[in-house]
Amino acid sequence: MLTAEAVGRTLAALGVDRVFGVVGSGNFHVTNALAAAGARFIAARHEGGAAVMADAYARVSGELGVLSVHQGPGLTNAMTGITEAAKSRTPLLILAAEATAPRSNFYIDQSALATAVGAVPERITSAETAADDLARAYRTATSERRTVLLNLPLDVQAAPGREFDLPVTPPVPIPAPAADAIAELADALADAERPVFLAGRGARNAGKEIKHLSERTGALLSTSAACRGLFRGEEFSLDVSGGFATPAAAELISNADLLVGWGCALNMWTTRHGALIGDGTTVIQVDLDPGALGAHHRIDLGVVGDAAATARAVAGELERRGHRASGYRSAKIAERLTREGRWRDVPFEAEAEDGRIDPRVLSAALDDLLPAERTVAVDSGNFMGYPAMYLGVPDADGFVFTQAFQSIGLGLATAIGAAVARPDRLTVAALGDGGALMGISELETAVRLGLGLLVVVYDDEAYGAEVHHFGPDGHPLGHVTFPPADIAEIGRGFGCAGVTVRTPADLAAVAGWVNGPRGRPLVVDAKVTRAKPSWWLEEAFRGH
Ligand SMILES: Cc1ncc(C[n+]2csc(CCOP(=O)(O)OP(=O)(O)O)c2C)c(N)n1
Repeated sequence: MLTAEAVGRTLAALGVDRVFGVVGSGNFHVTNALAAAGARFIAARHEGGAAVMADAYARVSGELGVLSVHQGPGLTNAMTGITEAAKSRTPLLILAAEATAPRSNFYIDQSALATAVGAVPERITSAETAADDLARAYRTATSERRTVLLNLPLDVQAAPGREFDLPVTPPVPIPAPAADAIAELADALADAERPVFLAGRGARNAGKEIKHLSERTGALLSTSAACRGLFRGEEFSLDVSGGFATPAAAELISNADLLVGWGCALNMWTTRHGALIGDGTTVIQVDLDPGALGAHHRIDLGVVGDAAATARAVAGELERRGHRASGYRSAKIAERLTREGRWRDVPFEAEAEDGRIDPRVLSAALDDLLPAERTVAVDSGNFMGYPAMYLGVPDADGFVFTQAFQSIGLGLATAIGAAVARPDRLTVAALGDGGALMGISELETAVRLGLGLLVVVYDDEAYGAEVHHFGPDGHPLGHVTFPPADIAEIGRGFGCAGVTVRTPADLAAVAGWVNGPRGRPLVVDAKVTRAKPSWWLEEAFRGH
C-alpha cells in the first residue's frame, strides 16, 4: 500500500464520508483510497467551487469538511474558498498534493500560501511519521475549528505505507466560565431594563440556553447575519441586527441599555459601524476566544467561555437569586414585531422599470411559493439583502452565508455544498449576475449530482454594488456595466431548466418547478429594477 492510500483509508476510518475536490495526478490515489473505503467523492468543476462546497458542507452538517486538490494550480485555484473558510473558522481539512522539487512547474511554497490566508499548514513528512502528522492535522481542524492545509509531498505519497490507527487524543476540554464573570453578567442582567441578546456563529449550538436566559431576563433576541435563523419563530426575535436589520429592529436594538454578544464579533456589519449601540449602553461579550473580546467594539465586560455553558451558568445564578424580570418584553413590543418584525412586512412602493421586477416583489413572492423547509445560500453584491432578509429560513442551518472574505462568486458552490449536507431541504442559491457568471461552471456539478437547486439570479446587468457606489459621483461606469446576458438560456445549456422573470406572473413557471419532481436545477434569470441601491448598501456607504 502507498502512503497516499494509507492516509485516505485512515481518514475514511475516522468517519470522513464526503470529500469535495478536483482530481489530478497528485491527489488521485489519496482520493480513490477515500472513495474505496466508503467516502463519497463530489467532483467539482473548479477547485474554487470545491473549496466552497466543502466549507458550506461543514457549516450545515456540523462535520469536518474535506477538500482534495492537485499540487500547485489545484491549490491556488482553491485559495479564495480556503480563505473564506479560514476566516470563518470552518473545520476544513485540505488534502493537497505537493511538489517539493523547486524545478517542478507545480512547485510553489504551499505552506506560505496557507499561512498568508490564515489557514494552518501541516505536512505528511514521511511514511514513518504519517500517523502522527495526520493526527495533528485532524485534531487541529476538528478541535480548534481551523482550516488546515495538509501537504502531501509526491515522493512521500509514493512511499510504501501501511494502514494505521490514529493515536487517540481526548477532546480538548472547554474551560468553564469564571465564577466572578458569571456573577458580573448576572448583576448586569438583573439591573437591565432593556436587554438585547445578539448571537453570532459562535452561539449556533447555544440557541436553547440563550432563549431560556432571555425568557428569565426579558431580553429581546437578535443574531448576526451569519447566524440568521437561530431564533426563528420566537415571539421576541428581532431577526438580524446590523445593516440587514428592519427599521423596528434597529430602533429597538439602539434603545437597549444592555447588549450581550454571544459568540458574536460585534463587527461593523452587525452593529452598523457601532451606530446601533448607544453611548450609554452596557456592552458585554461572551466568547471562547479571549482575542475576540473587544476586538471590534468597546465592551464593558468580557467573559471567556462557551456560549451555552455561560448562558446556563448565568441562568442558574439568577435562579439562585430568585431573579426574574420582563425586561424589554411587553405586549406592545410583541405586537409591534408581529406587524413590522420582518422586512416583508415593511411597506414599500415597488420600483417601476419596463420589463423588470422590483427585487423586493420578487423575493417576497418567492418566500410565499417556496416550501418552508429550505436552505438559503446568498452571494455578495448589492442584491444580497433581498434574499437574505425576505426569504424566511427554518433555523440557523437554513441560512449559509460565506461572506467572511466578502468575495463575490461563492454563492452557487455554497448552495451545492449545503444541498449535499441537507438533501431533504430545497436549496436556494441567490446570486447577482456578476457572482453567478463568476462561479457558473458549478452548474454542471449541480446537474450531474441531480440536485433540485433553485438558482435565482438578481440580474441588473451590472456590478450593481459598484454602480451605486460610484455612479452618484458621476464616475464613468463602463467597466462595471454589461450588455444583457440570457442567463436562463445559459442554464439550459448546462442541463438546467431555465426561466426569465420580468413580472410576478412569470413566477408561475417557478411554482410549476417547485411542485414538480425537481430532478434538475432551475435557473431563474430575474431581470431586476436597478434605479436605487438596496437599503443595506446605502447604510454601508454611510460607514465608508
Ligand atoms: C472576487 C471579488 N471580486 C470583486 C469584488 C468587488 N465587488 C463587490 S460587489 C461586486 C459586484 C457584484 O455584482 P453582482 O454579483 O452582479 O451583484 P450586484 O451588486 O449587481 O447586486 C464586485 C465586483 C469582490 N467583492 N469579490
